[in-house]
Amino acid sequence: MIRTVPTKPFTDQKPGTSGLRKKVPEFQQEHYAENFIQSIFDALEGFQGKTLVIGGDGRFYNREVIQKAIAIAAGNGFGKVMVGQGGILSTPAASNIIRKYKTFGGIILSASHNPGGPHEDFGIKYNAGNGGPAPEKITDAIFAKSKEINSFKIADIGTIDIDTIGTVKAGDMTVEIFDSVKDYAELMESLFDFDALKKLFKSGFRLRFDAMHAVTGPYAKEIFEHRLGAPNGTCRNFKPLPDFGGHHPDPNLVHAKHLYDEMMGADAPDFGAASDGDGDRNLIIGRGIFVTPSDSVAMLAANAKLAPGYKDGLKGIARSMPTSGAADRVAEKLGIGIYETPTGWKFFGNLLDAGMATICGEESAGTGSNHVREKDGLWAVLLWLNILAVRGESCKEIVTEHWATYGRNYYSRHDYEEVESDRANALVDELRAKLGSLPGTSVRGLKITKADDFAYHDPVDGSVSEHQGIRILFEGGSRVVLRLSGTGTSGATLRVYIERYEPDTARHDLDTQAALADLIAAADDIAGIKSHTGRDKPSVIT
Ligand code: G16
Repeated sequence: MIRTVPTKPFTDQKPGTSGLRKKVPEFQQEHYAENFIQSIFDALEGFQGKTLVIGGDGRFYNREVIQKAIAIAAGNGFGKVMVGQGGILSTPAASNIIRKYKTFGGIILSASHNPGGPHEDFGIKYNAGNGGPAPEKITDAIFAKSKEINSFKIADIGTIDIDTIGTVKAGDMTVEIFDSVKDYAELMESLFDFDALKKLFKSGFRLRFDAMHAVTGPYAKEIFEHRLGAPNGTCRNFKPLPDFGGHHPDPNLVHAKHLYDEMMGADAPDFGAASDGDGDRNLIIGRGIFVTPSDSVAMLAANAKLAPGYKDGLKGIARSMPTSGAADRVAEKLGIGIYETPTGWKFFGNLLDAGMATICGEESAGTGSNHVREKDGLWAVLLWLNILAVRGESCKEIVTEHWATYGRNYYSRHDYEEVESDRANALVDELRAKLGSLPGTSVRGLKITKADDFAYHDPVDGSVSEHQGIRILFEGGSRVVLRLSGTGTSGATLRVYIERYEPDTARHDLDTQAALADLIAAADDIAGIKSHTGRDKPSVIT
């Protein structure tokens, strides 16, 4: 039986950079999740009788919302839902399933790298039929629907067993519970030289992969240890836990410091990597060297041809605006297009669909390609491993050689977390107001050549996205970018991205913060970061 349940709108269901993210208690309010899921369906057309993919990163409240999503999908007339076993699906695996089985779209339950647990974060995002995050057109429509919703439709189907693989009927709808890992592992096998990787591990190569008790554990275990023969113990923290073991599943130098320390230690493995809550981000650390995400996308693009899936070369590279220009130099050398998009993977979708870009990357630890329409943590690790296997060099050798060829883009991101929203907005407003007066002036001896508020004109559909981050460009190719995060759940997070290009090989081994010190000071002089935020230093430096 399908029931139409009266409800009242919540006014705060605006999807951010990557879906709706809130604290669990907010999601637990009566009808909160139901309203948002119904608003997603209200914003879509033509799904009657079609298939919807449902899965999540296993965080606290995942299983409950999966049941709700199944029942509301049945109430709204979907013909079938495909649910990852146990409610588990990494974001890239979900993207793959949507594409492989040509489903209408998918609902992914995740708050990505944010912590999980009864008082931590939860999230719901919708991915369209191309497998990618819903474009702004759809997320705006979802928000509009959420403000006028007065009922949701739900089928009385009881609790579905999501742990047993197989197909069951739920009212008129079919529910298929499938192996969350198999299709994804097959996709990786089609892109990378698994024989070369097996040989690499056989030769004694040591990988350390930290799944941070998040969703990639089962995927990594299957691929590295079972299919590629890496020794048992290669994968750490591989059991997904609802609270990620009390940790913050964000693979950066703060939350994966133990991995960094191990990789810098005397008995470091050859290669270290980690992934985040929903498996789309990656952290890459070679023995004795951390690879910044911006460098990683450039280096992967420069060497991609070594992997079977990319042997014919790349069509183009796309990077988010705050990501460093390292990839631009690779694109120039390869003679292919380079595209600068706003932050958010959804902006890569059109470029990938149109065949204009093959590899995409973001400074926020996201790298991926046209194999799915999401960034993909394990994909990045496997491409690195494939390159290491073919070149027979260490990660450090590959990185230093890359810098010698292209120059080095010193790069760092300073985050000021949980700043009062009013204070953060005041900083941005004041800075915007003075952008026109900055070019031609000098700060700390650095001459500003350009200052603007980044607007993106999508070359495929002509849409325009404004206010995507403030850029201040200096003579010599240095740059400071400021923007407010779209993924936080309390207060505002100010991100300051600092970059300096250094062509001189003799100056490639400087300490990053020292190399950027004058720009960091200039950013504060220009934007009044300390006075506005009331902080004397960032909460996280990566
Ligand atoms: C999400 C998007 C990414 C984007 C990031 C930015 O990441 O999927 O494409 O780079 O947000 O976050 P912020 O707005 O906080 O800078 P994820 O991994 O959280 O889905």
